[in-house]
Amino acid sequence: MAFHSGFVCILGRPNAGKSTLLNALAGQKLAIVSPKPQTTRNRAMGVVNLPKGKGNPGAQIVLIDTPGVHRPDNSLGRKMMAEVREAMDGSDLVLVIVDAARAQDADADFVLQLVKKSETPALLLLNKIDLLRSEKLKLLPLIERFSKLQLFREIIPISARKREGLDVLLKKLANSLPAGPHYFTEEQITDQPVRFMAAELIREQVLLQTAEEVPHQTTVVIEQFEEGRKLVRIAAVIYCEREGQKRILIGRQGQMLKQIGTEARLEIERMLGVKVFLELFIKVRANWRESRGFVEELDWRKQLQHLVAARPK
Ligand SMILES: Nc1nc2c(ncn2[C@@H]2O[C@H](COP(=O)(O)OP(=O)(O)O)[C@@H](O)[C@H]2O)c(=O)[nH]1
Ligand SMILES: [Mg+2]
Repeated sequence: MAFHSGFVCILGRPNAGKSTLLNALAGQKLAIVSPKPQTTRNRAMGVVNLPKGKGNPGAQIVLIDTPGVHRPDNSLGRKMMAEVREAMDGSDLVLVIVDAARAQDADADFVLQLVKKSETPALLLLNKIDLLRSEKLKLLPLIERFSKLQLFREIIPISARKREGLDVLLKKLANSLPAGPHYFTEEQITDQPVRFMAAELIREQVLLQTAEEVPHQTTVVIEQFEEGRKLVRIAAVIYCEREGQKRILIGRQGQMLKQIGTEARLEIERMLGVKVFLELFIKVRANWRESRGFVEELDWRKQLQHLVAARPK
């Protein structure tokens, strides 16, 4: 039997648990997670290597986390949906994930339309079954309803947060992928540069610690990232849209900014395994989400191009 490999795109509504699943399968925090919808803005990759075993040739599963599928109403939203389509186009398999605890509403419809239009085979994950604990029976009608659509090769109940059903899932993924090469070395677990992941970890703290429109109208750009052997120096700008948001982000006597900085620094230190010196600045940029140019510049792929171009030859 041959080694199996391929690209698997994780697709679903905001908050279904896509990033939680990516992290759980990759065994590391590659994507930030928060209870707020539209946490993920760019697609990101996580590589899972399944070792060779008895009667099992091993597999490499390249997972692609995507922003939640939604109807965009600004440049940021349109960019996020373009990220979703690009991830789907290049995939061997689509993994649709729905929140089983709230799948009653027509929530998944928009996602189902995308799957219907695509030629790529799809599996369905009913996530958050830990929330259905006392009402297991509720799963059966859900499974029935989704199987009637005849869109999915398999329907698998899981809990991404409690890591339930993930072994079954990995096995099915390996079997569903074609015979193929190692696309990545065993050490490479993501395509995201640490510089960008650091920005995400700062944004995660903004998401977790602020409320209402502030998290959605905020973005983070790394201005300086200097890797020393014992210390990494990072300077980052948190952009928001209004003066009032800036005041919230700074907080009384700078308390909020201090807390965001401390928590983010600890997370970045955990990721890098070295001490970090983190400096945060806050800038107001009115309507940045409406600016196509600015939104494009936020994409780490774009930032990487500039960094490479600016490198002394
Ligand atoms: N109870 C429960 N919560 C989950 C599960 N998976 C994800 N969540 C939570 O759902 C929220 C959204 O998760 P996230 O991964 O950011 O969703 P995404 O927008 O689809 O990427 C977070 O608060 C997660 O902790 C699960 O299996 N069970
Ligand atoms: Mg996400």
